[in-house]
Amino acid sequence: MSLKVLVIGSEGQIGTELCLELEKRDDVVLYRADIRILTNSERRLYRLDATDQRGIKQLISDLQIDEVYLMAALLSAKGEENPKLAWDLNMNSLLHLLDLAKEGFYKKLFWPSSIAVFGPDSPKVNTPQNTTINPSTVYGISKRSGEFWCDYYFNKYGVDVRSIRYPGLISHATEPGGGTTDYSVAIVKEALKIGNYTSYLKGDTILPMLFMPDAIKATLALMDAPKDSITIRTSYNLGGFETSPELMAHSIRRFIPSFEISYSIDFRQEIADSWPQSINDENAIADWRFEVEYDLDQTVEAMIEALK
Ligand code: AKB
Repeated sequence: MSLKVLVIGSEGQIGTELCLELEKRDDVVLYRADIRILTNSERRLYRLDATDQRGIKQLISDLQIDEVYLMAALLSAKGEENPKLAWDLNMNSLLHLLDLAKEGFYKKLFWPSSIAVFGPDSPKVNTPQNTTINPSTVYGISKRSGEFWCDYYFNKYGVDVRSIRYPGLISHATEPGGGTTDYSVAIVKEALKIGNYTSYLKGDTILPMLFMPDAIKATLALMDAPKDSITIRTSYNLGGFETSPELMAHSIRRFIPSFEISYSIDFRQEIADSWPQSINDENAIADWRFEVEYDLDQTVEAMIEALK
């Protein structure tokens, strides 16, 4: 029997590559929804605003959807520029989808959280799943609140909602959408295009990152895992590798020896300084066998290969 899967935010940085993987599955009928596309029901494409509650309910019920991936979000940097919109988009879309699952409109939900839930009081290195968590950005506040709502709907109503705290994600298919970690994509693109990059984060700012194929593999492993192996219903910590603008520049120079990096620090430095440098993801490893394939050098090599 085939599984009807709806990806909301299908044209975004994660949505694009998630759809490519879901499309490969014989048992999946994939429906894409995004504010950036036009409806073409023959191609199973739907124009949808993630804050349009009536539109979402209609689509899920008309298409008889089984699983939803809610990937639409306003990220950390854009969120600081527009806090109310970040809260509205990130929170209300989740609450609405949790309600629809509770009411039986579909069966399973994936919702992305982020390392942005951690704040300046959290341990910086090997940050544990459960620790002091006081986020300092509106994006982090919305993700932490959302995690509690997921846990609440699971415990109270049995809603099968699953979530990952993504680190910075590096990818080439689609631009990232206004995050603090976006430099890690831009630095490779600019290196190839003009041979230099001006970083808005200091050279030694270490953050956890993951190459997109690993992030998608993790997402699908979590969604495929048997229900009783999921021990965390807030959101799973996920690491990857640690990097910084300097370390990325070093890795890029293996291919472009003349690459130069300069610095013009902006408000994103304060956000980055409040986040962990590395993540303890032992629960993801134990519960659904998360495994990282790409380290920094392999990621940079794959990015350069794909972009050139
Ligand atoms: C951001 O930088 O805002 C995102 C994230 C870490 O969730 N990439």
